[in-house]
Amino acid sequence: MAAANTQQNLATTFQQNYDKYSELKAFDETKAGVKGLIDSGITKVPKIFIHPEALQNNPSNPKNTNPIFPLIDLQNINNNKKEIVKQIQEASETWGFFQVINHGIPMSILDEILHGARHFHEQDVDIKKPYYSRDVARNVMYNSNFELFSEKSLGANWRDSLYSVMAPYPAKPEELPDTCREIVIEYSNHVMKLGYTLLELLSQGLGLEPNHLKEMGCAEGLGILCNYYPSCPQPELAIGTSKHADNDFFTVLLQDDIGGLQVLHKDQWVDVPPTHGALVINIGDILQLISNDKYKSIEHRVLANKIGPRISVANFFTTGALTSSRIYGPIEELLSKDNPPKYRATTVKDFFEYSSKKGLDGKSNLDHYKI
Ligand SMILES: O=C(O)CCC(=O)C(=O)O
Repeated sequence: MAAANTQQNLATTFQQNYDKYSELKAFDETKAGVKGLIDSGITKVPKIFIHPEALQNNPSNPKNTNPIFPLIDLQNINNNKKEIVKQIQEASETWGFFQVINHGIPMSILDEILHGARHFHEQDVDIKKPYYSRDVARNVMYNSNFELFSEKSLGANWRDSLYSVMAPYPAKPEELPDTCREIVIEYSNHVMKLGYTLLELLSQGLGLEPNHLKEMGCAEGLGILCNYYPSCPQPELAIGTSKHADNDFFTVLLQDDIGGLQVLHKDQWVDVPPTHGALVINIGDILQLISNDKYKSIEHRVLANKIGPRISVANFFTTGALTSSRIYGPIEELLSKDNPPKYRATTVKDFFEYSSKKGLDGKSNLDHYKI
């Protein structure tokens, strides 16, 4: 009954454009994702995937052909801490993004998680169907487009995803698909360890004690998102992941060697070069908020591509329980008469609720919290 009402509401929402709603619904009901479209042999992108961002697509970075995307070597971190902190601080202030190498996660583990993610998505659809959901109360879910039915969505993204909660109350092993169960757990344990190292460096980059951000609970929660971007017959019409900034503290992303991830840097889309063995780190909205704009949460996107599938694995660091009433505002130690708070304080729960209600409309979540 509740579901019927929701569908009625959605139908009303789309009444001006009922075909769009019907097409979204028909696509969703296959539970086969974009991969299912490709398997069915389509040669044209269905209308629901035509995205204004792709249509306005400027060639990546036409003016500044070779900005150097920050690459930070974490080797000898203990002997070289001052220099590494400086590099992380500069990259977080100017790009909001950087890649790290020699981060301590073995190459074999990186290869295995990419393989595990691909394996999940390439299974028979009947095996994937039981995981198909958008119910945020679930620990594990697979779907195509979390925001598929959002009113503000400008078009569906050309990708399928498998999401799992890994901390502080991780999905039970038996809840995870067996094709990638062990590697999802093992990889997330490695990422959690790396996350605490990065938090120390990020804290020091703000001029705070190494444990400051850790003690604020900025790495207590972890989610993992295994993305699958099938090859796209008309990449000029569709977008892999539309422009957005992450609504977490920070993200650790592994991409395969296909490419397509771009970062908005000085009003230009800049490619994040796939670098075997490297991890991409980016600052999320809540870290920008608590650092009072010192660190930047930067918009990024993924282009659709004729070549595929492209696989990426994103780990999002959030606070402990998402229901926590812990308040996050600009860190007092960073404030002064010349640097008053730029944001009002909020809970992570409130921030998430606001950002998911707002949807991927191309606007910043942070504007809502600006003083
Ligand atoms: O696939 C990628 O490279 C980036 C994905 C992303 O930005 C996201 O899932 O939020």
